[in-house]
Amino acid sequence: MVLYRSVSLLSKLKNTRAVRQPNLANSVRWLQIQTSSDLDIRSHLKELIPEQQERLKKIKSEYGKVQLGNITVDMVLGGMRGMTGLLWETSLLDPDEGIRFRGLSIPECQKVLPAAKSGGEPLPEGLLWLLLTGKVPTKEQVDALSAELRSRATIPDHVYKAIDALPITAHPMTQFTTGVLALQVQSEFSKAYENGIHKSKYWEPTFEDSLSLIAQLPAVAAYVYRRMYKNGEIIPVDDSLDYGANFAHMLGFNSPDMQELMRLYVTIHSDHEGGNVSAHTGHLVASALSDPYLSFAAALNGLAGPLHGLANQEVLLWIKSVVDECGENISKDQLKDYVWKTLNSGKVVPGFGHGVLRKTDPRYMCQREFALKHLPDDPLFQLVSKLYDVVPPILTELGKVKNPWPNVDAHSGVLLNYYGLTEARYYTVLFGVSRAIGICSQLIWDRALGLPLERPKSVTMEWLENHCKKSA
Ligand code: NMX
Ligand code: MLT
Repeated sequence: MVLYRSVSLLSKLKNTRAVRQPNLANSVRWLQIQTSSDLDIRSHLKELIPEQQERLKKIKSEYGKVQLGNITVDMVLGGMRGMTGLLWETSLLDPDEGIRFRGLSIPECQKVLPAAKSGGEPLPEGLLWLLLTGKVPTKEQVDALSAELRSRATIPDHVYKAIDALPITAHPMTQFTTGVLALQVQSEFSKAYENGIHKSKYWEPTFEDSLSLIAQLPAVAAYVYRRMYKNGEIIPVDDSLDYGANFAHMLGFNSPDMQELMRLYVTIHSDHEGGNVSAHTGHLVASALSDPYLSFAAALNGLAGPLHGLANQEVLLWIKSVVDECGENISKDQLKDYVWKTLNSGKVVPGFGHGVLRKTDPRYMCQREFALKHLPDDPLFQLVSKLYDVVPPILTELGKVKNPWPNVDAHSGVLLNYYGLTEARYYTVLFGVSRAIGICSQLIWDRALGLPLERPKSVTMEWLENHCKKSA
């Protein structure tokens, strides 16, 4: 099934060849790798777009009336869970297996995407190429994209001034989003729209804005970090470094392991299909033809909520509160009591549960593998491992939690904390930098495919009562 889906999705793409990867022994995959050696990603998109437009047209004309499911009252009242209602090309989430980026699971991405060093973590630029084109790039193509991003990374001075206008105590996400909104004045899309650009060309300035935004985000994010926690001593971009390593460098971390962690972190947080709060918000706002800066700033505001991206902050703060109260060598029984205390005080256990996933998040697992390799004896990692044993049975016992297993946020904080990035309130900003890669890649395709204004129908309770009485 997986094999079929991957082949059917990707075999439509031109200029590619299907190759069986001999090193994927236990997870046979057919991959589309670049056969064109062109280093400029725009030319690949120019070639792909007409054929994907045709594909969408065909789906509309041949299958437009096919039903995808029934909408129930529970779905309307239950946050639209289980309701298929969005087109999102860059990734797809399976409840049991987790995320696939253009058909590739996280372990597969770790095997086939170019890395900074042999056997190392994927370079996020490679993932950006994959999400945009559906093809695995060569190392040369990734290096060219890296260089292009570096060439766009300069931040106009007014962005720093906008951030500086906020109190230093403002939440890092507020400062970061302010920076993103301040970047909006450079939007090529907005200017082109004002000048009457033809709709068939929308994707081009959207692409320009998206690449600039992705390129500039690490510097804006690092500015917020250094302003808040390092006396405002700013570290400039290093032209010899890739995207993930440069981000770590601008934050003030230069160890090879922290560079690897940042590459992995940015890669795995990038995209989680279209229905999550940040992606959905970005997509909704963009559907009004708001430019990528406006759309992504909106997405960040959703990410800043504690049930979504802010959960990574909440997890580390919660873990630290456990340590403060019970010490690092807490027993499993003490930990159980602490979890119950949290639940009984009307709070959630952060880092556990999910709106779609029904098994342990593969993003959790790859971070666990990173920890087992690089920091097996870290006391906080060991505490996270104990939580993996203790929390799921308790959430199951509650009887209402649909997924008792850990999600991506249950693990990220202890890794960052180990390498010295200890300021938990900052963590969601890191998630935000990464999430731009997925949201902007899809946004370029939204424009290329001419997706319409998003405007679902809402109803009142009275409407529901009347409708249900009539149909009973
Ligand atoms: N701790 C306590 N209660 C929970 C948890 C949890 N970790 N997860 C779900 N529940 C409760 C939930 O609050 C709801 O209770 P009630 O009916 O009283 O309102 C009930 O279980 C059913 O919820 P579900 O259908 O299982 O979950 P839903 O899809 O509504 O929400 C989350 C998904 C992720 C919002 C929820 O699991 C949660 O609050 N988890 C903790 C916060 C978190 O880790 N969020 C990060 C998600 C990943 N991300 O990065 O965005
Ligand atoms: C995400 O990465 O966006 C979260 O896991 C939440 C989701 O998918 O709903």
